[in-house]
Amino acid sequence: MKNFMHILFILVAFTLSSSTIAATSASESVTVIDPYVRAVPPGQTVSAAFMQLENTSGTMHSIVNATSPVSKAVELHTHINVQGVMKMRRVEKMDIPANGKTVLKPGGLHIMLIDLHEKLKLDQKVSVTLEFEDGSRQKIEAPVRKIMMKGMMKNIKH
Ligand SMILES: [Cu+2]
Repeated sequence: MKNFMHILFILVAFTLSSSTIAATSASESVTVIDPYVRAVPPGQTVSAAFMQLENTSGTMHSIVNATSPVSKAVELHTHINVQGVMKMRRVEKMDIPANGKTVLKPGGLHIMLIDLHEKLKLDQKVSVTLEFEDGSRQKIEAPVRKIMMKGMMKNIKH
């Protein structure tokens, strides 16, 4: 009986540890640091969310979609330089390398908020839900901030 209990204990311990490893989702592995949303002038119907994404796991993870209650559509975007003009392009996903970091910032990767339902107020918390490649989700609260672009805005076209 003692031996049986011992084997049972090992089996249970093994099952628990292996299921713990399998249960580490992308959203648990990725930490969102310093998220914010760009303040936009009245009448502008688009904005963007920026943040740093830190992957603490040994596996690459990706954001494949995002949603937010503040806008009709949310798209994953990047900027590319076409003959000196910065243009936005939709991307399928944003990769966060194993044990690495991906930075979403003005002029680079961003989460585009399209057709805003409401006027964004400074310091207002905008909730954005990130969806990862394994279907796991992470909801973040990003405050609205003013961003200085050093004359870049006028060069940005869709
Ligand atoms: Cu964009």
